[in-house]
Amino acid sequence: MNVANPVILLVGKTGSGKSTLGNLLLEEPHDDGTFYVSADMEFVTQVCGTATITIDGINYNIVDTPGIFDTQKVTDEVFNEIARMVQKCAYGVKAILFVFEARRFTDEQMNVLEGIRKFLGEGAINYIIAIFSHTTKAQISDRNVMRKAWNQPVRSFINEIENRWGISPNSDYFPPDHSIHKARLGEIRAFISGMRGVYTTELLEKSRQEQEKARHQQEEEERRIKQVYLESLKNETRKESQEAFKRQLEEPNWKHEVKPKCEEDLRRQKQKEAEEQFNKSIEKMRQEQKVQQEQNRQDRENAVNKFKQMMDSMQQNFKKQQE
Ligand SMILES: Nc1nc2c(ncn2[C@@H]2O[C@H](COP(=O)(O)OP(=O)(O)OP(=O)(O)O)[C@@H](O)[C@H]2O)c(=O)[nH]1
Ligand SMILES: [Mg+2]
Repeated sequence: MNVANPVILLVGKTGSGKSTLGNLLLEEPHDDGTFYVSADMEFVTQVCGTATITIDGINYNIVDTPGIFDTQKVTDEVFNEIARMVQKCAYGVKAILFVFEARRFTDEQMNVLEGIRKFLGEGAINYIIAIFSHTTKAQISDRNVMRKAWNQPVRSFINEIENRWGISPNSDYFPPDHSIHKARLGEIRAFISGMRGVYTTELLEKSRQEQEKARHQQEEEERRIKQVYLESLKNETRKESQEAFKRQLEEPNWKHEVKPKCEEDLRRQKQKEAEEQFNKSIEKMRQEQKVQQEQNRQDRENAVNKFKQMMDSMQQNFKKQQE
């Protein structure tokens, strides 16, 4: 790899067809060229492949990047790898071929785009050429058929990159010597050659510095939050130990003054309750006695009355007999 050559980057989701397109541009068999093509996701490598390609008499380093997954960790690793590769080539990036499956424009693809923007900087968008892969035969034959298949997000994305788009030809539909195959690759090459200037490593460096700054700020913020948390934890612990200490200080007071007083109060309370109970039962007995006495008095009175009545009636009978 000659570091004086500008770079053509192949980026996109895993399995989108970056290596296949790279091989086709190198005019090598699509599945048996410089760049490794595999249908098996398990053998995906995490390093960039490079080759020299000549377009319109100018040499470029074409860099095949590992697939960009949707998980943050892998994405960062991949982007770091891309950055290392790009930085080696002092001249800068001529074009970024963003390969994506024509069938759908998914959130993952949006993430790849977002990643390119974030990592290579907002300016990188000016160097993107969208390449549709996994297309139908009709779409390869006619760009208009391809264009009609776009949904709204694709349309606005293509608009954003100022209509730089191409189609990766499929050798199964049109072999490399077919005019349609050549036409599709020719368009991609023309877009690359026609690109104004290069995306320089200074721009990349600036973007990297911005990234670094943002990361630094985030770390700083996290550190500050941690500090506040630790401080509050310390305060909490201090407060707790102060309270425990205070309790300890009060302990003798509790043993020698409060506890005996409480016990005495309790004893008095119990005694009072017992007395009250006793008084209540005495009162009850008195009441019962009174009721009983009253009853006896009435019984007695009744008996006397009855006796009187009896005597009266005996006297009257006696009187009647004498008369
Ligand atoms: N039908 C069709 N298949 C394709 C096309 N491009 C690639 N493939 C197939 O898709 C599979 C993956 O292609 P690759 O070129 O290895 O994809 P890649 O983007 O380099 O994948 P990673 O390196 O794993 O990120 C292979 O089986 C290819 O033959 C295309 O345009 N049409
Ligand atoms: Mg590949």
